[in-house]
Amino acid sequence: MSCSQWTTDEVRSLCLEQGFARAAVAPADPTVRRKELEAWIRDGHHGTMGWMAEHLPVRADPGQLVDGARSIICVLDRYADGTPDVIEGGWGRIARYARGRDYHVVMKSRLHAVCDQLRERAPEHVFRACVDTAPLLEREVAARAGLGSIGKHTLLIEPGLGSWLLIGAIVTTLELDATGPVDEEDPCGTCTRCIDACPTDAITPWSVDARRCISALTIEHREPIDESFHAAMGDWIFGCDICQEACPHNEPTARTRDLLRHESHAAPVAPGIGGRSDDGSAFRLQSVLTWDEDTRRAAFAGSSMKRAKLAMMLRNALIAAGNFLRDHEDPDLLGAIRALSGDEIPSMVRDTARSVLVTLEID
Ligand code: B12
Ligand code: SF4
Ligand code: SF4
Repeated sequence: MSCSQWTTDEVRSLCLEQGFARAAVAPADPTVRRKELEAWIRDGHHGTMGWMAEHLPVRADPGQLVDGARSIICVLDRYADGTPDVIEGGWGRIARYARGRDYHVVMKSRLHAVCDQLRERAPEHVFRACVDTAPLLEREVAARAGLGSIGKHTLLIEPGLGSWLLIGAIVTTLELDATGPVDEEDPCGTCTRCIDACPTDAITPWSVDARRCISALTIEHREPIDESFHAAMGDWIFGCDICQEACPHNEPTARTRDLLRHESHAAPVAPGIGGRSDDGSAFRLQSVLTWDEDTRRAAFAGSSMKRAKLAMMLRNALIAAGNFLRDHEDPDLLGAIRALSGDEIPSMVRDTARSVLVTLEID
């Protein structure tokens, strides 16, 4: 079929009508960084995310994800404006991307709406919507489409928008004119702010060691967190934004505050439930430490936070509570930690509680 069924401009318009901040098209070519991808896995930098080591040839080549793929339509949602958080002591912080409605669901349903429209004029073509979970190097594809460039912290930075962006893609057999740059821009120059700010030294330029990254430790890692990371985790109980907060491309200005943020990211999910703050940025640690499965479900309904199981949230909140109690007195919070250290408590939670108590008594 001819490539004129849809033009790139028409496809971009369809995406923008769905409220995406940016849309562009990349060719569905194999990665130019296969060696780096393979080395990251070989060196174990994916940590306990075993799924990252699976389907490596597919991740390296979108043509294996969708047979006969020619183009990748790439979109961005802007989820935050980087306004500094004001988190009270005794509260556990949530990364900004996870404060609104589950982006996997919200972005995918809007991408599916685009796919449906595209199929009307190109019914013989394949359109596969991907948000995060498909084996696709989304940041590289977005950069190749011209939507920005990758910083030393490995995230996509759009000049003017910064990196508070989520990426979605439609891999398709439709041939569209690519919009991307000839040469990759370096957004960093001599800057090393994200590397210096990372509290666990997880970043080397253009690579993140997930075994050390607070985001992976709190959201992906289903085992006890090594004590050597506890202090560095500070008040983060789900994800981490420190490398992005440090980045000069994300400095909030009057202009960036007014830029498009999709409504699904603007309002917090379930404020007040399970001890959540009204602005959705944090949970009261005392509350989290008394959660049961029903409370977790209610607090995470419609949110991407449901990836963290109850035991993981208790573990994360225990570590944050221990960090708070290093410098503050709070007998109720200490009591909540003690209550989770009994023999009857499941091992990951109990062992974390005991290790936090030992640290507090030693300090
Ligand atoms: C696994 C994963 C993680 C892991 C590993 C992170 C990582 N850096 O790979 C963990 C759990 C740690 C994580 C954390 C976060 N993640 Co994440 N994650 C992913 C996922 C599912 C796969 C990423 C991947 O393929 N990693 C593999 C490694 C090898 O990738 P890489 O290191 O970038 O490898 C490339 C570089 O090495 C590069 N390279 C090597 N040398 C050089 C040199 C130069 C000059 C350049 C430019 C590149 C380069 O080539 C390699 C191949 O492309 C993607 C979704 C997706 N399907 O793409 C989301 C994704 C990357 N995550 C996202 C987000 C939002 C986050 C967090 C901000 C969440 C949070 N606040 O807690 C943090 C940020 C931490 C960080 N600094 O990376 C967004 C990023 C959006 C953006 N603006 O870029 C994505 C794209 C999800 C989405 N759909 O929007 N994530
Ligand atoms: S998300 Fe946090 S821990 Fe992970 S690389 Fe960035 S600053 Fe480091
Ligand atoms: S903080 Fe500096 S080095 Fe890190 S991504 Fe931003 S510009 Fe690049």
